[in-house]
Amino acid sequence: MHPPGRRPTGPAELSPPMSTAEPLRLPSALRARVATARRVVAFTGAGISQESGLATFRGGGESLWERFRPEELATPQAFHAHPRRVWGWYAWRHRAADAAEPNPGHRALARMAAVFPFFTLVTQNVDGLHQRAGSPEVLELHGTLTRAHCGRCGAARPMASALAESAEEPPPCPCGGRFRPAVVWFGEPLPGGVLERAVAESSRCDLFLAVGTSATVYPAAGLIEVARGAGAAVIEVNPEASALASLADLCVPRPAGHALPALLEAMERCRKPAS
Ligand code: BJW
Ligand code: ZN
Repeated sequence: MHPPGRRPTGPAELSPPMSTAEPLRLPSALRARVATARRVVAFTGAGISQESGLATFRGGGESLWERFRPEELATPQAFHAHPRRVWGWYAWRHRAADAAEPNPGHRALARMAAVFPFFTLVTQNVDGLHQRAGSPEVLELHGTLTRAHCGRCGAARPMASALAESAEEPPPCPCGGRFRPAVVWFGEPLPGGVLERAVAESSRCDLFLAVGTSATVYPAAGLIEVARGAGAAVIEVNPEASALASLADLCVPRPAGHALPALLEAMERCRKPAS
């Protein structure tokens, strides 16, 4: 997007204040990129589900780390030391995700899949809301809250059945191990093949959207760097600048539930054949 030596150090442009009714005007260079883009990657984080009532991990307001630090809950060591506390936290999160509904941001991304020849949705979220919004395929980098597996033998079952057996402590597996949520904790590798596919798509996409992520957890956040390094145009959607906002060509400083439907409309306008 930017000739060598002319790349800005910060976002190229900031969108003007925007309400739901107000269309989003993309800068002309970005309109040209959107018009011809074949491969698009959308990368989402906890912020996209904030308007569905699910707390984010970090940042202002009600965050999931307010009472405990990450290493006190989302690590294998924490599960080993405090199985009831960690299981109870996931039981609460499972109930919250189950009760939540996809919001206009999730639905806009589901519809965006039809706008481009190749569209890949990569999420760090474990809440299943993209799938429930109708996204055809979702690469879940950090696993899912909908399943549990045995930490010893790997036997899998729905999280709902594990919780029905015991919501207070992780239920035992016949092998002598115990069930845990099928999510990725700090220090654990990401699910086999999923990160590789996400890296491959990010390294050959024309356009990369980073939505509702603080871009602080690796290797997931590195996808933004991969895409930018390979020459993709990057759009960030986040009311607060993420740690990698300086890599974006455009930052849309609005909640995803407002910004993504407007972005979808703007993209559809760019893709319409000139009459
Ligand atoms: C809105 C909004 C609205 C609000 N609209 N936006 C390099 C340096 C240092 C350390 C590391 C490194 N590389 C790897 C590491 C270690 C570690 C790491 O990254 N640590 C960092 C903290 C520095 N990474 C790992 O351990 C990873 N594994 C690994 O590296 O394995 C290596 C290995 C290989 C081989 C063998 C063994 C090991 C695993 C990371 C797992 C992360 N897990 C969690 C928990 C998942 C389960 C669960 O949900 O409980 O994943 S942590 C948590 O953070 C969760 C999230 O997916 C992840 C990212 O958070 P996200 O989505 O960005 O959310 P927030 O809350 O941070 O941000 C929300 C944003 O939304 C904010 O910016 C708001 O402004 C915005 N927002 N409302 C739009 N309405
Ligand atoms: Zn087992």
